[in-house]
Amino acid sequence: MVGDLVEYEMNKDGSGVIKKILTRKNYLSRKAPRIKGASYRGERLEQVIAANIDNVFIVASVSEPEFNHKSIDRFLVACESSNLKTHIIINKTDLIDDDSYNLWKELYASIGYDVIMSSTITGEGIEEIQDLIAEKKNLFWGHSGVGKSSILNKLFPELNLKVGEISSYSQKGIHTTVTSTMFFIGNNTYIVDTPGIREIDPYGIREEDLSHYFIEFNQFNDNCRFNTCTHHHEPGCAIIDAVENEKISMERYDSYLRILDSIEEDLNF
Ligand SMILES: Nc1nc2c(ncn2[C@@H]2O[C@H](COP(=O)(O)OP(=O)(O)OP(=O)(O)O)[C@@H](O)[C@H]2O)c(=O)[nH]1
Ligand SMILES: [Mg+2]
Ligand SMILES: [Zn+2]
Repeated sequence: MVGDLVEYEMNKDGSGVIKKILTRKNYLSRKAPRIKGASYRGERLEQVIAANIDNVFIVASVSEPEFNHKSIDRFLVACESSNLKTHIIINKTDLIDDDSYNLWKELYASIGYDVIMSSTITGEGIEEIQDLIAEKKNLFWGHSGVGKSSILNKLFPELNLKVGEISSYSQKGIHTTVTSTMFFIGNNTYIVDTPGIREIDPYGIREEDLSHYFIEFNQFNDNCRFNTCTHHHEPGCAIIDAVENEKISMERYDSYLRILDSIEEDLNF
């Protein structure tokens, strides 16, 4: 996987053979996508995205493709369940002319995430990203067309990464970047550009653990009446209480319920 440290031997012809993959300090994964038209139901395997990462940047856009906080929450759950340091980039701010997106920035910032509003057209946020990536291994992750490769080109023009056509980015299923690649950009700093993904289902999450990956829920979890509480309908639920008292945002709770639902649907994880 991208980010793996390996031991290898060189052949005489200059090619190499991997002998050993060293223990990963962490890795990011999701459920492998459903195969279109497949007739079987059931197990979806784990798909590893990258290993040994210090920072994940979840990239979304205000528009084209449309902003969707629920998918940010799904990406966050995947990152939190791997215990990764995660930041949020909301790109393409040049496409809107009001500050309505500050509400989202404030929401995620109040939870404790760095949120960077950015634009590769105006250059907003680019320096902020530059400061956060220094001396780290950084992975850029998100749906297709949100501008991951464009942001990396803006930071490091010499990378010259392929960027989607203007006419194609609002269509679903266009994937300009097709493989994950790590680049060394000096000063102990690495970046990984990844292909945009259509669906993000976190892997290996048990119902009873899900709320831990909504990090602002953790201060309330322990006060639920039942220690098996899934915070769905149970009486004496401290999370539902916190939502009613506006200590947890309705939007985040809604995301939580939807992911909980999708865990229940699966036969295996
Ligand atoms: N208006 C505007 N367009 C942008 C911005 N950033 C990127 N774009 C455009 O969005 C389209 C998609 O950009 P990419 O960088 O290819 O997106 P990506 O996230 O790498 O997409 P995949 O490789 O398919 O995952 C391109 O046409 C870019 O020019 C921005 O800040 N503002
Ligand atoms: Mg790309
Ligand atoms: Zn509860």
